Amino acid sequence: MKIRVTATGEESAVLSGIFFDTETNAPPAVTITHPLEGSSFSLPGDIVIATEADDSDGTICKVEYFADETRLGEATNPPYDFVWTNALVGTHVLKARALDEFLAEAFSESVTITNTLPSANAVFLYADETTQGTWRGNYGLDGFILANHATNVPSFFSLGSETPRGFAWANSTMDTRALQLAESDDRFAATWFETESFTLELRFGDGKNHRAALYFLDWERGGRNLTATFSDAVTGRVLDTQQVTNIANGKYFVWNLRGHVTVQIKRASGANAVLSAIFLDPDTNEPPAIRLVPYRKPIILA
Ligand SMILES: [Ca+2]
Repeated sequence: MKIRVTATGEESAVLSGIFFDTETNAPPAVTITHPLEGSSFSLPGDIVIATEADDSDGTICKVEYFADETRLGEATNPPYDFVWTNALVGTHVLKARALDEFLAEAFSESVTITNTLPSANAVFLYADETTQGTWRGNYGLDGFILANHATNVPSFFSLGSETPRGFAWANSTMDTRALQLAESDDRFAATWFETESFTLELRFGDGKNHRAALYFLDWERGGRNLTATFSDAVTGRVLDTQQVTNIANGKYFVWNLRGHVTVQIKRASGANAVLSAIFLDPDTNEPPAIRLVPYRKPIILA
């Protein structure tokens, strides 16, 4: 530490003595009171983390919250509760850190919780033949995986399987059936492929609904037809099957997905099973509204 004393007037800078005393500030104390150790939560949902924080000789300035060493956020006013809104599946170690007005710190004991996913779901929404390879601004707001080119996925999503073999039909083309590159409007035509079928494992770790668009392209117009089957990755139960046809001009098939699913792409006709890209978008569907209304006694006219 360095102290610089600077003269601001015409006289020279002076300092007549420095005295040292023992630090008397007591650090604060903090305990996580909710959730309890070993608690389990079904996603999606907000997890309230509550603490008791106090400082024997001063005031609490703030309480910070951590999960697995990653800072979630902070609370600056009593009762210093924090709402964890984007929790992911798995086991997490929660910790709180309290600071007093002199920034003396204290860490709470850790609390371990487990978040579980709801049952998997796949609901087919629509097919889109008009957008073709012009996906930027139309698909992939939350993330994308472009076969043989680029991957950019959000933290709530993971691909739990190896992708199949990739193949590039054209590395630079003006053909609108070909997907735009991730960073420019130049286009490329590529695909994953296997002779009969391949399966991808998709996990949405936040338990919320998400829109996923799969882009299929039969670049050589080789009469490729496929089936796409979504299943629950845990139980194997089939959730949805679609016939993937008329893909010579490029076509998106769009589903609403939740939880941990697999999708099998299977050849029905043509050379092989193909898939060019996966796009992730927010679920824009609002749940239906229901409200109770007061009962009105019918008026009976005599
Ligand atoms: Ca203190």
